Amino acid sequence: MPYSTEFLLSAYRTMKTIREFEERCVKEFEGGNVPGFTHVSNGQEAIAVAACIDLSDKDIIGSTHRGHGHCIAKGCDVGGMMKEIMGRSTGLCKGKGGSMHIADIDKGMLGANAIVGGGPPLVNGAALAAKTLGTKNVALSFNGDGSANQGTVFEAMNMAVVLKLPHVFVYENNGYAEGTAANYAVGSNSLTERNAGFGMPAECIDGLDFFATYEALKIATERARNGDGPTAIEAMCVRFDGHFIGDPQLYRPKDEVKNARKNQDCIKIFRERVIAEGWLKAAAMNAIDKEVMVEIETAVVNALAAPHPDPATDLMSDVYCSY
Ligand SMILES: Cc1ncc(C[n+]2csc(CCOP(=O)(O)OP(=O)(O)O)c2C)c(N)n1
Ligand SMILES: [Mg+2]
Repeated sequence: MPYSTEFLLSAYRTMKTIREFEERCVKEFEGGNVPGFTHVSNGQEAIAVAACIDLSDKDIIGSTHRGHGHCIAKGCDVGGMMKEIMGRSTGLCKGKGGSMHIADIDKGMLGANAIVGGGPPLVNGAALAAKTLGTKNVALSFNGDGSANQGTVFEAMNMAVVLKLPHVFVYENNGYAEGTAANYAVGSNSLTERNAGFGMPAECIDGLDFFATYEALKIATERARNGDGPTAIEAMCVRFDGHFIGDPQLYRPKDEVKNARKNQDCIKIFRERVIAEGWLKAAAMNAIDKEVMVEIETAVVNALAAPHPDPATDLMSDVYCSY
């Protein structure tokens, strides 16, 4: 067996936790319990988990506006995240960040980011710090197909190559940036060919396949850790939901989402593979399903009971950060 049982169960648990967390976010948003604009990553779980499963708390990730899955995969506390998303003072960022600004530096989670393309320059900073201090830590940025067209991302990729930074660029190509299709907006029609043009190893893999994604990222991460510079991995995937919760998705062909949920579900694909290979039993995964449901229910109950920030004392604190 090429993977340990512990590894496989951990990968499954984290993917399932992200899925249930996101499904519940949709429900709670629709119930009026989540303020602001919220983007969920249903369908993209395998990439987040494959990218983060081998990283330590000292390795840094930078996320996007669709960052809940990245946070969970990096080890952020699910209860603290639910409170944050509901704007409660005991949330991971004291309820002041919300869905699009969750960060947890102790876990190496530099932050979700509402600025499309805002992550990679920051992650370059973390990578440069790791290189300068000789820590052997790596930095990894998550990017969308849309953010791949931003100048900030181009500049960050060039700088990462020039300075040979330990930065792994992960592109989650879910085919859309808001309502604009990637096959319209990506000029070369291939992110990977364009990424290679920056002078770094670039590969396109099936992001629905946890194992293919894991193996590609393992090589990329080792390359970064060994001082051999950046890599770009484009992981093809599917967004099960709209751009934001409540998006009517009129720009998507009829039945695209229904078919994706049925035939392109990375968690189902993982389950089928590990059962077919004889690596895990269905019962072990079903038991995890039950535990995850309890964990998410508890997170919601606790978040709903948690206090909101007090305007009298909390409004003006944390506005500037002292280092
Ligand atoms: C600099 C900037 N431009 C535009 C937006 C509005 N915006 C938010 S998400 C998004 C699309 C991003 O698409 P992609 O990078 O593919 O990520 P996905 O939503 O598919 O995960 C846009 C244009 C923004 N937040 N920041
Ligand atoms: Mg996209």
